[in-house]
Amino acid sequence: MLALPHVASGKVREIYEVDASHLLFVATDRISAYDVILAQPIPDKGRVLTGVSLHFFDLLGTPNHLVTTDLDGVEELTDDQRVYLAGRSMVVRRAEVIPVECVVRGYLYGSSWREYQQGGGPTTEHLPAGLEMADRLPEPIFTPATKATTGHDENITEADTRRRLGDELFEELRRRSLEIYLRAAEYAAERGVILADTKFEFGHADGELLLIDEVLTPDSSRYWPADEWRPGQAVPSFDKQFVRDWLDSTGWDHAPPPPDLPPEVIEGTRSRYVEAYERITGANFADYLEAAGA
Ligand code: PZK
Repeated sequence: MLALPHVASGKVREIYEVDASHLLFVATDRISAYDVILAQPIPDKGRVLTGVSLHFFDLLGTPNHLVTTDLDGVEELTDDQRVYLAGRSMVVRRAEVIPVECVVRGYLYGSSWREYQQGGGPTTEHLPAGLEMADRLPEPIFTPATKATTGHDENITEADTRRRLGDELFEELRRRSLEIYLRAAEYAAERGVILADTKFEFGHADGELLLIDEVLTPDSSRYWPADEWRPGQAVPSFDKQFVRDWLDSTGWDHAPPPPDLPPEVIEGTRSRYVEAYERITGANFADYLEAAGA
């Protein structure tokens, strides 16, 4: 535990307060599968996710919350904590979080496919008939969701989102989200990776609308190897399929506690995260670690 005041815990992330206007955003090595946090961490998973976020903050150039990854100005940390945090943390601008998850979908999958199959729902309002599971959509769609108290995001209609945010903010978030998705999807496609969908969060700081949170990571996005995409069929997830397949092989019913991961499954999962980093960013992960001092 850090000496900094703790602000929030996510399933696999933590936020601490640096000062009145800055937060320390930390990606842990925890992993969830079937909505359960597994007992064993995946070494460097938090660094992979942070590396992907930093790659896209840099590439996109869209106004965002990143201030620095240099922790020298954060006085309260011990040497051990600096070692742990290297490569997995960012000092960010504290923002007023907009309480809507800005989801963009380029392909029909997950909760949107379930709604579509069941005759429609908030995410399918702007879709034509006759689509199959995992189909590419005619154009990317903005399908906002809210954090429900169940922990599961709840898809909301355009009309509901407009009521919550006002038309002006709705349209700005839709424009920004679609623009970012298109840019990232184009980048991924050049590397043989499909960005099926992704989720953004935004916040206001000093009157500016900032992209916040992690961005375009394997945890906030669905990335598919392009050569494994077959419309009409389930597509294996880049990073998590390996650990899901092993969990399935144990006959686990998805109720806690999950089975302990054997060392070879931990190591295999780590390899897939590292491979995802390298495929998505086009950079070498060992170089990322070295540059981060990790
Ligand atoms: C903020 N979250 C979600 C993420 C958690 C919770 N720049 C910011 N300013 C103010 N608040 C947030 C951010 C960001 N990012 C994000 N909650 C608050 C979240 C990670 C771990 F526990």
